[in-house]
Amino acid sequence: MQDGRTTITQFIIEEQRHIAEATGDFTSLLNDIVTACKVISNMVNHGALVGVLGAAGSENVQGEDQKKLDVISNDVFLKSNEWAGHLAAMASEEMEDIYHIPDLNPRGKYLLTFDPLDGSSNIDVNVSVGTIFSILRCKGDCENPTKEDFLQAGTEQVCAGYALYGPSTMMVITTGKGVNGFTLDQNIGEFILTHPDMTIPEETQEFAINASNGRFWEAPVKRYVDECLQGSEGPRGKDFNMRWIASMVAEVHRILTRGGIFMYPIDDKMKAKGLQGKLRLMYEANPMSFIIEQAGGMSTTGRERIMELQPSDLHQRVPVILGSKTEVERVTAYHNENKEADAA
Ligand code: P6P
Repeated sequence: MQDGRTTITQFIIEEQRHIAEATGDFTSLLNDIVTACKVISNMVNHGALVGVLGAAGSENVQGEDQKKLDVISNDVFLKSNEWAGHLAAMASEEMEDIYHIPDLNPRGKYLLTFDPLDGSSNIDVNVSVGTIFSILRCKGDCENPTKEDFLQAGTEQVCAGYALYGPSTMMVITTGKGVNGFTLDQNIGEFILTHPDMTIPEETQEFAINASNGRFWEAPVKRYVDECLQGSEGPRGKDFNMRWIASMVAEVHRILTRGGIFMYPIDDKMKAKGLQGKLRLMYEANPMSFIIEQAGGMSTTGRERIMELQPSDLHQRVPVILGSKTEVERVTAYHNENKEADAA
C-alpha cells in the first residue's frame, strides 16, 4: 500500500491469500498480462509518433484487415506470457491455431485466450480501444495441449479482464469474487485500485447497438429498439439514449460504470453467410460475460446464458446481449415470446 493506494500487484497477492491452493503461479501470470497491457498502452498512446498506425497489409483468421498494432499487440502478449512457465498454451483472435509455448520454456497449468487489440478499426481515428483476456485451467495434457483443451464453457474461467486504452488506461479484472478497476499512474508505471467492487445499475436508459444493421434484425431486437426509440410516448414510458463506439471494451466499461445494454445480435445478414454472430465467444463474449455477471449484470445470446455455451470452435462467433439485468431480461423475454409464437 503506497500512501493509501493499492497497486494491482498488491491487490492480486492479497486476493491470492484467499485461495488455499494458490501457489503464486496465477499471481505471476496475471502480472505478466498486466505488463503486456502497459506496453500496449504505451504504443497506443504514442500512435503515429512511433509509426504504429495504419494497416499491416495482412488479414487475420477472421478475414479482417489487420492493423499494424493488431500484429504488434499480439506479439507483445505472446512474448510477455510465454517465458514464465505458467501457461500450457495461448489462443488469440489474431492467430488461427493455438500458440504452443516454445520448447525452451517450461509449461504451466493455465490456458490464456485474448483479443490483443479489440476495436482496432478505431485506432487510426484516435478512439478508445482495448485488450480482452480470459484464463482457463488446462485440464488435459498440459505438456501437449490441443485446441480442444481450450473449448471450455465460460463458467470454467479462472479470471477475465480487459485493458481500456482511453483518456486514461484502465484495467478491470474479475477472479470470480466481484469486479475491480485499476487506473494506470503513468508517473510510476503502476495500475492503482481506483474502482473497487464495480457494480452495474440494474436499471438504465441507455442502449448500444449498430443501428445500421436494423433492417436485418430479428423481431425481438426490433421490438426492443423500437420501444426505446418511442421513449416516454411508448410502452417504456421513459426516454432512452443511444451510444455506439464500435469498441466492445469501451461499451462494456461504460455499462460497468453507469449501466446500459450492449447488443450485437444475430441477424438475417449473418444467417445468410452461415455466421452465428459477430463477436467471438472465447476471447470477447465469455470474458466480458464473466465480468458483467460478477458486477451484477446479465449476458445472453438473446436465447441462452453465454457462459453456459459449450464451445465447438476456437473462433466461433455468438450473438451478445449484455448489461443491466432488467434490460437483458426484457430482450431475452422477447426472444422467448417469439419462440413460443413460432412454435404455436
Ligand atoms: P461494427 C470490434 O471490431 C468489435 O469486435 C467490437 O469491439 C465492437 O463492439 C464491434 O466489433 C463493432 O462492430 O459492426 O460496428 O464495426
